[in-house]
Order: sequence, then structure tokens, then C-alpha cells
Amino acid sequence: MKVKRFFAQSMAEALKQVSHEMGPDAVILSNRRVDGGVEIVTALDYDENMARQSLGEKAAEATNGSRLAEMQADQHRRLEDELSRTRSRIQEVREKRAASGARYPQVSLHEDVEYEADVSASLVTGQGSGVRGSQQSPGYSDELAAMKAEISSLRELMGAQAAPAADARAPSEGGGKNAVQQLLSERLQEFGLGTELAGSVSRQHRNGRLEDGWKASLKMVATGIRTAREDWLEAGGVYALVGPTGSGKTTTIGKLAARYVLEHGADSLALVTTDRYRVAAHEQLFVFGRILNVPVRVVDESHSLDDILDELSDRHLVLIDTAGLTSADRGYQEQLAELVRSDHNIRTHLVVSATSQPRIMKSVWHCYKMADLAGCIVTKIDEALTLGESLGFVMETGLPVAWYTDGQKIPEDLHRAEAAPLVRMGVERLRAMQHSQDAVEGALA
Ligand SMILES: Nc1nc2c(ncn2[C@@H]2O[C@H](COP(=O)(O)OP(=O)(O)O)[C@@H](O)[C@H]2O)c(=O)[nH]1
Ligand SMILES: [Mg+2]
Repeated sequence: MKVKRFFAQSMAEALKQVSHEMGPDAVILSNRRVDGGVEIVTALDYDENMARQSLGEKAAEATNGSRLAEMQADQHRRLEDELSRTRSRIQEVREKRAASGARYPQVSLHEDVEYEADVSASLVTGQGSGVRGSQQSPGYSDELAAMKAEISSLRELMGAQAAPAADARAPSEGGGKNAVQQLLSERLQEFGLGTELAGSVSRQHRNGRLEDGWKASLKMVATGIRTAREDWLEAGGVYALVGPTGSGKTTTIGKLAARYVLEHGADSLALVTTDRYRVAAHEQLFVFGRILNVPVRVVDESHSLDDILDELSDRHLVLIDTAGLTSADRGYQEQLAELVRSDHNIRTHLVVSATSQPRIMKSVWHCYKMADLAGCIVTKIDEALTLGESLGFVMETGLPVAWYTDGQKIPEDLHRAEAAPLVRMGVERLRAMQHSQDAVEGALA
């Protein structure tokens, strides 16, 4: 994917430049009016998956393709602007050096990024340009080192946008897979990713060894997993857990509540349940409430959710348990609507079990997404054979993972989610599964 920005006085002129330089296949990511004319940002070999990858966490804000393209264009603009600022700073340093009498390579400042980076690298290392550290005034080397780091990170970022374009003519052209990509895709499926996701991740590895592709793919998976920044227990607020019956909502609330009481005491915590649909539905929550000495409030005909939250507004943390209703159940709409319409800032999280089939996870997400989901919690990681199913789910939905749970112990088996450790755990599971398969095959041989 090659991204490029064009300026012209008129749209017609800008489009002429685009078709001249980029050819007929360029995609327009954004166009806007700027001082003195129009600006167009275009891309060749534009790929939504790649655009998401290069935007990282922010990509989740792009709810549709045109927003994604706009964000990609924004990012390109920012990088270009940053590069031009860095160029000016390099020029300043050069002028300072010249004024202080240091020898300086006789080259003109060029617009090329590669060139700039090479020159600055040689300035820092003192190689090839005739500049030696000993000749530098104090402070120069630090300044240059900082700039070198800045330029190489900018290059990496620009490279992340441009590199795939250079590789676009590699063996996978036409959407087919080469042999390494095929093996990679199979391994990613064993890891637990769905066929489509495994295919698109493996296709990013254009050439090279399988093991390098595997590492790069795992990194890509980790990049695609968003995690919550805030620790609920520290930040406080009102959090509701939704999800199917048996997914682990009440147990997770018990874990969160117990952890909170251990760290902060019971006075500033309250539990609420909106489950008035099943007899004895609250029993487990009341047990937690009694053990922890924390109040438990029930939403019913005479107590609306907002009335209860108003009363609890002095509590630092309020955890809301809900009934695992599906769209076929009476009360399904009502329950989700009261969360969405609340005057309180309720952060609703979907609780999904890592043991669910991917199709079930997706249908659960469809069922609950009208609740304005702020993120999710992945439960029963201990019982899952492989983790790619749940990790693929969070990659595809873009839901930030706040917590994961890996057992029934309260509160020990509750953990803040972090992408890299989750992927590492997934790799360990895959290895364990392969070992046990080998053992079975060995025994049968
Ligand atoms: N192995 C395991 N079991 C869990 C985990 N979280 C919850 N459970 C069990 O799953 C079952 C259903 O949990 P529950 O909290 O009642 O689900 P809810 O219907 O969504 O409220 C219970 O037997 C829990 O002990 C977990 O992380 N690992
Ligand atoms: Mg429950």
C-alpha cells in the first residue's frame, strides 16, 4: 500500500496529478479544501486490513470503510508533517554546526526521506560523512541521536504504509497463497483463528521463512487485540456485565467485588442486578454481598435502574449483573434498553466464554451489541483447548478486553488483560495440544 498526498488549485488539477503519478488504480482516501486549493490523499493497493494494522488501536474507531480511509489519510498527513518538521530541525542543527566551524558534508538538503535518514545516521555514527564525535560541540550528539531515533521511528511508520506496496507483486498477487502462506494459515487455524482471519493474517507475510512469518503473524494478532487501559477497581465507575447464561457474569462480579474489598474495603462498593426474570436468580449475588458485606440492589417494578444508581451515586464502584437473555426471551429489549438509556455513564461489557464456538461468540455479540458495548471480558480461559477462537473474536469485533478469567477461584482467577501475554498463552496452548496429539499418535502407532 503506497499512500501519497497531492495539492492543487482545483480538484480537476489534483485529479490530473493523481492519475498521472499513481495511475488509474489509485484509491482516494480523502479530499478536502485547504488554503489555496484542494488536497487529496490517495493510496495504491489499498487494503483495509493493512490500514487497520497500521492504525493500531485507533482503527477500532473506524466503524466503516470510509472512516477508516479518512483515518489512514490523517495518519499519513501527520507523518508527513512530522517529517518536514524533523527536516527543518536537521537543517537548523547543520547550520549551528557550520557556524561553530565543524566540518560538514557538502550535500544539499533533499526531499527524500531515505536520504535524510541515511545522512542523519551517518552524522550520529560519524561514518562516511567526515564528521567525528570529537568535533561535535557538547549537546550535538545527544540532539542528533534523538533526531536519529525520531527519524527511524518515522521511517518505520512510513515504511509500514509503504512496504506492502513494494511487495505487492510478490507471489501472492491475485489473492492466492504461496506455500509458506498456506502453511502459516494452517498453523494460525490450529492456533484457533477462523479461516478468513488466518488467511488475511498469513497473506501479510509476503516472503521469507515460515518461522519468521509465524512470529510476524503473532505480533499482528497481538496488535489486533485491544485491551482496556483503565483498572476498574482504581478508576471506579459503573460497570454492567451482559452475556449468555453460564458465561460467567456473576462469578466474575464476585471476583471483582472480592478483589475490590481486599484492596479498598467494602464501603465504597455496591452490587446491582437487573435480573428479575428468573426465580432465585439473585441468590448467588446475594451470597457474595453477604460474605463481603456489600449491599446488593435489585431492579424491579418499583425500583428502576436509574433510581438505584442515583441512590448509589456516592459509591466509587458499582457492578451490575444482568440476566442472560437472548432476543427470543421476554424482557431482552427492556433489559438492554435500560442500560443504554440510563443517565449514568454505564460501561457495559460483554462476557464471553473462551470455550464457546466462534459462531456462538459472534451471535452473542450480535445479540448484545445494541447495549453499546464498551468492551468485553473473556472467561474460562482455563477450559479452552486453544485461545485463537476468543482472540480472533476480539480482533474481529474490536472490543477492548478488560479482564480474563481462568478458573473458579475467587478472586485469584481474575486478571487484567494484556495482548502479548494472551497471545503467548495461546501459543503455549497450541504447543500443549500438539504434544498431546503426538502422544496419542505415538501410542496408537
Ligand atoms: N473453569 C472456569 N469456570 C468458570 C469461570 N468463570 C465462571 N465459571 C463457572 O461457570 C459457571 C457459570 O458461571 P456464572 O457466573 O453463574 O455465569 P452467569 O450465568 O453468566 O452468571 C459457574 O459454574 C462458574 O463457576 C472460569 O474462568 N473458569
Ligand atoms: Mg448469573
